[in-house]
Amino acid sequence: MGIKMNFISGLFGFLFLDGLLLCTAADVHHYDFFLQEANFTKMCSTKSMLTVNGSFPGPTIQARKGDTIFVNVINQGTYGVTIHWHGVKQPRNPWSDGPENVTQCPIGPGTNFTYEVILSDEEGTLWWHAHSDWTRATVHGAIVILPAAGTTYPFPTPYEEQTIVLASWFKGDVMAMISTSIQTGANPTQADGYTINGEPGDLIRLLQCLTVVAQDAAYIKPINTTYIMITPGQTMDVLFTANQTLSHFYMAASPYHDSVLTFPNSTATAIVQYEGNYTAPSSPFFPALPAYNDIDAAQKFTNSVKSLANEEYPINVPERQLQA
Ligand SMILES: [Cu+2]
Repeated sequence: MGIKMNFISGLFGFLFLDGLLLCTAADVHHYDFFLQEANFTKMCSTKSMLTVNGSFPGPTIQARKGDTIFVNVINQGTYGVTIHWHGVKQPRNPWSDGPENVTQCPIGPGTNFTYEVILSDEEGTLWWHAHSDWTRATVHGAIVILPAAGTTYPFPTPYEEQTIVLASWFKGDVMAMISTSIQTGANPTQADGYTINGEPGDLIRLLQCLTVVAQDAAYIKPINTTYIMITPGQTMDVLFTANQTLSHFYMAASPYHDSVLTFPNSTATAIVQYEGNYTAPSSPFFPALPAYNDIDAAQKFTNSVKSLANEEYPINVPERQLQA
């Protein structure tokens, strides 16, 4: 991750129970990412910002464990940018890792660069993001890695899958903000709010039953919970069990904050609507979120994260005995 990353970009894969089509072998995928400016209006304010293919969040990459993905990045913007494949380990393939001026020069305006993203043991949800100054605030998206052909999840196959991207929203130009901050040494401007899949609105906690089954594309022992605590750059796969009375419910996301610095204490929301024949409430049910400084709620969640570590998904730690 780069410097001064004070925005949230969490990804949250929702898995609904159902059948999944299985292909047959490790595959090769091709994507074109056009870096281009686009106008967005949110929170009563319009700005032009750098995007991939004009969308925010950017396009979702979908592949299977072990596949290879070629992403041709065509820079139609006005400054150099690189893209990083966050959480993809890429052993012996650093030239496609993406940190600007570390493993490659920025992809200049009017030029292109094709990344070769080689998946190895990752399985679950990850994300990609620009790795140049603050461009990642607007240039990011999900990487969904399904089980390899002929294999399936270590839990009941979901009915449907949804990707939820949590991000911070800045009304101003993020590149101008970080450049001012670097020049003056002052703290960067705070975010104006948070978004769920690009929309401010409604933050993440659901009244429903949630089961966290993977984190950063690695399976964990299932955690049954009603809220999650997700940190910047992190990804989780969560089973959502729709077992409530037919109605409308809010999902909500608000910040957890344990320092004395100021922060935007706002809540983003989205609405979960059950299908069926019922009269919707005038306002969806709103879940009670832990307080922004509820350290016990945060630690209770993080302390419950344990690697799945079973026979099928072993954790192979190096074994070397030290001689006295
Ligand atoms: Cu990253």
